[in-house]
Amino acid sequence: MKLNIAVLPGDGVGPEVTAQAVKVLKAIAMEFGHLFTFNKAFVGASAIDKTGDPLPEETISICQNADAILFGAIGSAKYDMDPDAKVRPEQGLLRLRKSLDLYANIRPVIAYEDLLNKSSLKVKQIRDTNILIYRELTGGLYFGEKKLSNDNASDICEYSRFEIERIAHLAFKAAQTRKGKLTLVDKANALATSRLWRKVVKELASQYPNVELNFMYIDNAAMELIINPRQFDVILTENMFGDILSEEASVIVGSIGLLASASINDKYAMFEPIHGAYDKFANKGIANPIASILSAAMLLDHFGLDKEAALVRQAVDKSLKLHITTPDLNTKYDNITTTKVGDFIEDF
Ligand code: GGG
Repeated sequence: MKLNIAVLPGDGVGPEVTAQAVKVLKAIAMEFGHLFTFNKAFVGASAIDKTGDPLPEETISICQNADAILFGAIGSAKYDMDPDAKVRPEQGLLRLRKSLDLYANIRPVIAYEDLLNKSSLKVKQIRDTNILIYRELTGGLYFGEKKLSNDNASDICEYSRFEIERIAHLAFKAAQTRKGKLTLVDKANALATSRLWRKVVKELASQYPNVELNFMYIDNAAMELIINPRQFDVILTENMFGDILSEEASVIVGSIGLLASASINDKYAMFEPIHGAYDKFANKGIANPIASILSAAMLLDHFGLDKEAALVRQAVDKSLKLHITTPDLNTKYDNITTTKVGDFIEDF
């Protein structure tokens, strides 16, 4: 198979972890006789430094002409410390999602048997956790009109029926191929947008009679996710709740450096670790590349390259079993760098 992959390493640890994912994809292409080409582009703080724009036109064009996008991470402490900054690295990612209409963000949360004791939760609570989070990615608070003055600020949260329906269908279909359970997480006791989510998702449920639909408020879901994560199969939720819940879910798995994601629609597909840039950890060789490598596995899945994706996941499993892991997970060796993890998985 021929695939043209846009590579947007971004900021902080993004370039290091993305380099490992590219390395693994190159090894897969070699092993299975595929032709993967990689086209690099700037985004985030590194793009601002180069062009003044967190998402230059050239980057959008490279992405539009690619079969898939492999994204690293964006953000920079420099901008976090300046609430008045008009241009921010994160705008690069948000605008990219919006301009390609990447509305469905899929985040698997799987507790690895070999890492159960790395979680701060009890082993018996988390063993066999396997959740798929469907996070709506192009609406809600992150995209509503924003106002900020010295004494007042507002963010509008808006959702339309169409935006809810299209991701809800995907989440119902995913539940059909799994344990058949879908949980809508919202705040319908307080938010009008959440009441619309409930109404629309309830209406769609009749089309999926084999899926058990239930509802949970976000505050309760945040607690239940920690106390009893195994009760969840597919979680469907709006943009900000999904952002927060999936980061919380990394506590179950043992490190945020393990959680991968796909952001898709019918035309475009982007794959990225859920973690951000963490620039204070950059260039130290300590960033965990597994989330990025597992995002590459999701890319392979997306194109039906099942054997290839399975091989990548097998290599990841083996690296975890043998403690070939970065310091966020490792207690056994203290000299395993980002590159060493990538090398092990590449050579598997
Ligand atoms: N790889 C994900 C990343 O860079 N995240 C930083 C960020 O700005 N996240 C906000 C979001 O995912 O909505």
